[in-house]
Amino acid sequence: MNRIVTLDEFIIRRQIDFPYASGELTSLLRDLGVAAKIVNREVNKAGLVNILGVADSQNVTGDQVQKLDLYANEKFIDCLKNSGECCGIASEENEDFIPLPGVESKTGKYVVVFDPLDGSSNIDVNVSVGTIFGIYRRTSEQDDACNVNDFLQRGTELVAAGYVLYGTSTLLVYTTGRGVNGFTLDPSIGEFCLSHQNIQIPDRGNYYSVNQGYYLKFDVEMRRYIDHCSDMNLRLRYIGSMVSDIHRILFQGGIFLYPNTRKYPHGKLRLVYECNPLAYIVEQAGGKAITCQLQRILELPVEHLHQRATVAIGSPDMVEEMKAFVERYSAAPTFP
Ligand code: AHM
Ligand code: MG
Repeated sequence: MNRIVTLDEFIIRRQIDFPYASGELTSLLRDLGVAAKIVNREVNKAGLVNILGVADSQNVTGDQVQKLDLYANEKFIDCLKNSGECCGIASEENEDFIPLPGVESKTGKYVVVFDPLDGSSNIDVNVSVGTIFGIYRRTSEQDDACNVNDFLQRGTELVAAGYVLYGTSTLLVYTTGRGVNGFTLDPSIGEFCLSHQNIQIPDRGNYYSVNQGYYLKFDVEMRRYIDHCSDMNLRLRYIGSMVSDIHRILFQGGIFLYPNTRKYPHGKLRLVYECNPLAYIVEQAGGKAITCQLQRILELPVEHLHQRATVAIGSPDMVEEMKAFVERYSAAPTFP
């Protein structure tokens, strides 16, 4: 029988890879793993304890907030508060960032950004949802309280990012910039166990993932690319939970698109909480992540916490192909 490697054990082993590492990032990742287990427990029993359904509020970007989103948000905040490694957090569910007091006179070096429960429209119907997180080293002085600039760093500055997929099984996938590894929660022992080592995205795949219901609202170059995917007999898969859709593409190859529409002229997805962490993971696995206007996502300047971006993320050859379509069709001559 293969020896089981738990998430905690793996994180501690990896600490040795970082010269001068003092263990803070290690503890922070472990705290996120604990929060994921607590949220997982609640996601699994949500139907039984009446926390499904829509709470009486909207999040700061105007979407309906589900009760389980609030629960997940609270649990991640609580775990990070107690960690002492993190001096502030920014969550998709909160309008502003939250500075965290030091623990035992220790001030944290890191800030954490997260979307506590992504794909919330899936909650009521028992379809996969996920948590996305990113970790940055603070840029403010360690003795001061954190400030907004700690969170407005480009994705290239991420020191770690990950996601948790609450699906048929629960998986935690993360990177600290040296490859991507995945852990499956074994409910019998309550531990995330290493199940997918050094994940590599295929160069191309058979899937494309986009809300094709908005087809007529996309720009012409994006419509041409989607026509091409359909002509190539690619399979359309769209769960409506970015974590789940990206997870399929990471493992099986393909491309995930969320272009600009009339309703969302800058795209719908949030750069800080969703696009940057997932772009970092996909790039670390050998994939590409650009906007539908062809800038590399991780290099986008971040001007405000809830900034949105368009995305084309996935297998490297397919993202390149989409780029070629955009270049060709957006350069098409206009007739007088
Ligand atoms: P959420 O964070 O409020 O759940 O919204 C983000 C989700 C993504 O997970 C998903 O890709 C997208 O919104 C789906 O949007 P749409 O219903 O417009 O296709
Ligand atoms: Mg989200």
